[in-house]
Amino acid sequence: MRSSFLSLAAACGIAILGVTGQNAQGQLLNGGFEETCGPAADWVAFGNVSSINFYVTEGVRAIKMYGPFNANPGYSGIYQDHAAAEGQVWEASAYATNPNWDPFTWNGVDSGSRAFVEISFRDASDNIISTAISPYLDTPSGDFPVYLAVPPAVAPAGTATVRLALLVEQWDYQGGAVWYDSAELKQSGGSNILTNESFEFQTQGCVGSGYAHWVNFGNGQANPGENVRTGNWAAKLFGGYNGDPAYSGWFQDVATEPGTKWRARGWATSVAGDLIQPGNDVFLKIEFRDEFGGNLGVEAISGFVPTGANNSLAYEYYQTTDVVAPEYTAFARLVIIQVQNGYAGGATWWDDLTFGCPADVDGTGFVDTDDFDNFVQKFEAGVIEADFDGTGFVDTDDYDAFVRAYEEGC
Ligand SMILES: [Ca+2]
Ligand SMILES: [Ca+2]
Ligand SMILES: [Ca+2]
Repeated sequence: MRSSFLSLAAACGIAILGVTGQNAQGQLLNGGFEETCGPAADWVAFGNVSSINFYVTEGVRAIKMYGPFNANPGYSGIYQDHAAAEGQVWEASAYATNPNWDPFTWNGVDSGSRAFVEISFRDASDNIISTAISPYLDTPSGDFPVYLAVPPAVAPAGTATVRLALLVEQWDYQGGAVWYDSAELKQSGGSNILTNESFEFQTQGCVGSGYAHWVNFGNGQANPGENVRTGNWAAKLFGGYNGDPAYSGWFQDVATEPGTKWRARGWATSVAGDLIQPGNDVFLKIEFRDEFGGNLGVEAISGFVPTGANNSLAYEYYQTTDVVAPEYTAFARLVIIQVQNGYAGGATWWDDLTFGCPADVDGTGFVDTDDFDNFVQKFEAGVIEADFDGTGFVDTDDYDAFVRAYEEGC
């Protein structure tokens, strides 16, 4: 009953006050960057891997893969992880086609390209404990798929996950491509536990960057396990090097309407080996766009990421000031931006972004008692996310400011 009332009310444009504490104003998606965009949903890819519609053995999509041409030897691959435990017996397979017109040329020692399927057993920190592989596919198979099977392998002590990877190994930058399809990973005697095992489905919301729902411009990367704050992924950002100044960034548009109030929050770090250098202005920014994408000229920004020796080399918290969407707003845009002056080097990594009205501290897109609980918890812990008034420290003024915003519904 309730849901039908809500849809009726929404269809009639009736404001539903009191249901959530406030109307939803739109929600940032994938703020923690854990939804990645590869050639197939549920799979992680690296090197040269793409979705393709021929040499399929099942469905209408397969995976095309060739060497990365960036290292010797170099590897391209696509993989999927599942929970596993010591003593379990695992086996895996896939179909692989190496056509005559794009052949592997393996010299029998260490030159050329070849394809194989690998199982790796990993501990809770993702360290490899042991691996098992299929025979290699290193000569053309015509237009016919070859069945590559990893024989049964026992998970050793300390196993937390099993990874199935479909790989191309490339030496001396030699060419040749493989088409993979119909992957399988199972315990002996069990059934296939892979999802999207035939590579039919793409991750929803992918817009050309490594992360679902995020647009990247200039330079940015999605690298697994690299300088994350939470989970396995953070958004890397570095200078555009295509002008002076050059602009790089990640952004996401959230559909909304005029009069809504916005604040962006998130975490960023730099690292000693790729330290963000003076000359770079890196910060969070809010913009508002009309229905045609035009910038309405109203914005808010956060403090800049400290550069050089002033950077703490640890994740620090950034938040913008609050800003109200002006007339004609159709989208609020959160931008993580780097303005690079004088080709200054260095990178930052961003994680755990939220974007919404200030009292929406958990970033769900609306304000409710969860936000109250969430704030009180952070306030009592004295963590910097409880710095509601943006002074750089947490005191009772923050509590008062939050309660006022909460009671006003935003
Ligand atoms: Ca993350
Ligand atoms: Ca909320
Ligand atoms: Ca404060």
